[in-house]
This record gives sequence, structure tokens and C-alpha cells, in this order.
Amino acid sequence: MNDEQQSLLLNSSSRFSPPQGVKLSYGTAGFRADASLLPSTVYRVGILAALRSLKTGSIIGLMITASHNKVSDNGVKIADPNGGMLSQHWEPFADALANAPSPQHLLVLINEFVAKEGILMDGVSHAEVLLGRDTRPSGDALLEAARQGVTSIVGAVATDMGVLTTPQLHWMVRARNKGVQASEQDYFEQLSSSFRCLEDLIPAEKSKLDGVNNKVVVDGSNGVGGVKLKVLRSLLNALVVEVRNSSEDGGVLNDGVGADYVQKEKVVPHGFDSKDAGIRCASLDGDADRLVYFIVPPESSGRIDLVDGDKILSLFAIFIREQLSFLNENEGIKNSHQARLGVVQTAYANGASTNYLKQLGLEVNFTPTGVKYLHEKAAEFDIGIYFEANGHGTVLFSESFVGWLEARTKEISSGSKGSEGEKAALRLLAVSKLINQAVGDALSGLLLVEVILQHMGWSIHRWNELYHDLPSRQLKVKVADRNAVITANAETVVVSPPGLQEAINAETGKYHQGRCFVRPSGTEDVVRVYAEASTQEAADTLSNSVAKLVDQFLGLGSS
Ligand code: NG1
Ligand code: ZN
Repeated sequence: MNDEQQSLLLNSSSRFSPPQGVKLSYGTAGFRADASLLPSTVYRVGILAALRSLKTGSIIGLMITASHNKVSDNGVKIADPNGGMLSQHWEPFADALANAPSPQHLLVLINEFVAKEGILMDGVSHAEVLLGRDTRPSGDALLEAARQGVTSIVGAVATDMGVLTTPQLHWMVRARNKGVQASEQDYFEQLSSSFRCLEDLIPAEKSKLDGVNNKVVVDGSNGVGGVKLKVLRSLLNALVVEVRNSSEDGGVLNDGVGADYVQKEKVVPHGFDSKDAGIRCASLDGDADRLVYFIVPPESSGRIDLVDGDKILSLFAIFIREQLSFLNENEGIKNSHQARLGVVQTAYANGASTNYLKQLGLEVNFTPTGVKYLHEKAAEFDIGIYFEANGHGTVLFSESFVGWLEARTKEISSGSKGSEGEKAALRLLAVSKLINQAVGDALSGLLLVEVILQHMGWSIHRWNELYHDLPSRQLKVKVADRNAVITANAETVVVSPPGLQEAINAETGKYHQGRCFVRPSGTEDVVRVYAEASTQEAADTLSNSVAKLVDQFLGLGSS
């Protein structure tokens, strides 16, 4: 590092003191904390992003958001060149940077790291970081901190992309690095045109929207998703999208609204009531990377029927499997491409969804919790569908399969209606453009759900009836050290402390259709307990008993 670079870093970092007595960690979702604690961390993540751009020779993204957390929190995370999450290999460096006590320590860390990684800080190499933020009031000042971090590396520029959903920023990073159009307008155009293409390919007998079914009401969690959805809907024809709880409506972000609230509490969000009974409703989270649907029942109990990420996955799987079977039936002789379809879930997926998917003959894979694991696994297939029950997920298409689809669809003369196989190829290609290939995206997910329901001629009730969720319960247990819980087999088995798994097995064995697992949270200082059984009462009792076991084995020691 030359003198100019050194003094630039020392000068700018002296303006951002790290908070005293707080240890921050780049968890499964980046750094998150009360916004007042974050300027120095965001500034330092700006430095990291610039270094990552130098290292990879590609554009990097930096998103300022705390997703479904309360409005006074904020956070920061990095999008890697392919639009995915930051390589896990860099996470320890992120932790070290955020916690360096002084500018001098920071400089030593950076020097050591660039030497180890072989990053050329010659002042000639160019780096670029795209910055985005959600609607949180603290976002503007934190974006400025990020900009200062990026530009404290000689040769690095920061491009402010403005207020965005998290998936929009990931999409833009991916598109820029592929050398294709990457503005926000391009995003909206790609989503809306592929949606219209799928609409045009709906079988004639099902294509008549009946005036009841063409409307979806969306809870925007008082965040950025509602604002963007309003732009997107202006580019659609037949679908009516009513947006409630959008950030400009004045409600508090994520307060009694949004996908996280709806999924965890299973109650009607603010802005919805019994007048919405029976209508197709959906909820986004604060940065619009999660999507769940719900139905308000006719009686005013305040409860909802949740149509969660597992059911979205099932809907996508049915549709894609149908298209693949058309392809194979009609194209089998002409083309030998047998696409491999896989689905990926975590242990939080409802057991009824897993059984259903297996009954369809699909290959179901499990990974530990965390989008990066699911995404990585799904990328092994020609078409990989992954979802967390909480509504984060997407459908990944391999480059070779997209290439095959492109070549196949080019042969179809324009205007011709084509065979079932040809239509299936066109549909799959449109799905690969509609659904975000970088991360889970509530807006693109919503459009795909909507067009598949039209394609099937299904109401939300018909969709919800695919299978019945087993009753489940999630609990949190405070323990002295959550990292004392070590798990294996995609977090379904505890290997340490010894004896705990045997005790959980003995308890679970008492319940019909019982299933239970415990794991340390990656985002909160708790151990989570998940239990399923044939009745709600049984799921509640099982989860309570296992929570007691966790407390006995790992308790705070005070009682
Ligand atoms: P943790 O706190 O590790 O359980 C939670 C969610 C994850 C994921 C991350 C990131 C549950 C049970 N866990 O992780 O699925 O979304 O937050 O936001 O919902
Ligand atoms: Zn989110």
C-alpha cells in the first residue's frame, strides 16, 4: 500500500469510531444492529466491498437494510459478482474489520489481508460498488458512510442506485457483471415482459380471468416493496394489484405488518380485516425478499390461513414439472436433453410439504438454515427450486439449460402457436427471466405465483388445499452459550452437548407424527426449538418439553 492510500484510509477512518463494548458479527444476513451503532461498520464494509471488487475484477453490491427488523435497526450486506451472497471465505475478514478498535488496527488488518489474498492496490486497478438502501430513515446517512468507505480505496468508485429492494440490487449487480442492461427500468421491463409472455401462453380454456380471480391484495410491510410494486403493476395488463401498507402510507415499517409477522404470528396484518375474507392476499417483508400468501377467513378471529414458502415451492414445482414433462413427451426424440429438477428445503419446511413433494416423485434435498446454503445446493440442478418456509426462495436455471432453451425456442417461427413441447420451452425460458436468478425476490415471486394460478385456473383455496400443514410450534430458548449446540445432518441432529439428542428422541417418540429439532440461531442470541405433531396441542407440548431439555442441558445456570 502506498503512502497516498495509507493516509487516505487513516484520514477517512478517523471520522468513524466503532461503538464501544459492542461486538458485531457478519451473520447469515450481514451486520444488523440499532442504526445508531452502525456508521463505522457500514463505512468499513464499504472498504471491504471495494477490496472485493479489486480482487474479483467485477462489480460488487452493498445493500443497507435490516429486512424485517424494527425500523430503528439497520444493517449492511454485500452482493458478490454473480449477485449472490458474499463468499463465506471473506466473512471472518468482515468481522475483523468491523471490530478493529482504531484506524491503525484497521490499516494493519487491511495490509495483512490484501497481502494474503494477493489484491493489487496499485492505484491503477479500477473497482466499482453499487450502493442501495431501503426506506429506513437512517438509510441516507449510512449510505454516505458506505460511499466514504468505498472511495477511501484509490481507484474505487461508488454508484448510488437509490432506494431499492434488496433483490433489485442483487439483480443489478448480476446483470452489470454479465454485461447486460442493468437499470431499475430494465429490471421492471424484464419482469413485466416475461410475465406477459407467460400470460400469452396460458392454455386457451383457462385464460379467462373471471373478475374475481384477477385481483391480489398485497401488504407491503410499510416498506420499499409496496413502492416498487406500484411501478411494476403499471406495466401489467389484466392483473389487478392492490397495494396496502406501502412506505408512503405513513405506517411504521414491519410493525404489525409484513411477511415475517404474518408467517410467525399467523394473524391478520394492519390494514386488512374481515372485509378481505376469501380474497387472495400476499405479504412482503421490509426489503421485499420474502413473500407469503394468506387468506382471511370469514369469521373475525383475527387468525389467517397461511400459504407459506413451502406452498409457493410446491406450486412452482408442479408447474415446472408439467412443462418438463411436455418437453420430454414432445421433444424426446428430437432432443435428448433430460433436465434435472431438484427442490431444496431446510428442516423448518413443514413435513407435509416434504411428503407432498416426494409423492410427486421429486428429489428433495435439505441444507442448513440460511439462503446461501439453499442457493448453493439448488445451483447443482438444471432447474433448482429452493424456499424457506418464511417465504425466501427462488428458482435457479443452469446456464447450459437456458442455452438449450434459447436454441430450442429460436427454431419456433414467430407467431406460430407451436406444439406443447415448444410452448413448454417458451414458458420455461420466460420463467428463467421472470424469477430472480440472484436471490429470492418477493416481486418476481409474486408475478410467478399469479401467472401459475391463472395457468392452472386455480383459486388461492385450491392452491392451499394441495396438502394440509402439520401443526407446528417454534420456540426460542435463552441459554448461556448458544454455540455450545452443535448439529449435523442439515441441523436435524444435535451432536453436542452429548445426551441431548437422545433425550429429544425419547420425547419425540411419544407423539404421533412427531418431529422436533433444535439449533442455535444465526441472527439472534437464542436456541430455536421446532416441533411438529398431528395436533396443535401435541406440537405445543412437544416443543415445551424439548425447550425444557435445552434449558436443562445448556441453561443460563441461574435457575
Ligand atoms: P436464524 O436466526 O438463523 O434462525 C433466520 C431465519 C432464516 C433466515 C435468516 C436470515 C427462521 C427459523 N430462521 O435465521 O430462515 O431467513 O433469519 O434472515 O425463520
Ligand atoms: Zn428480507
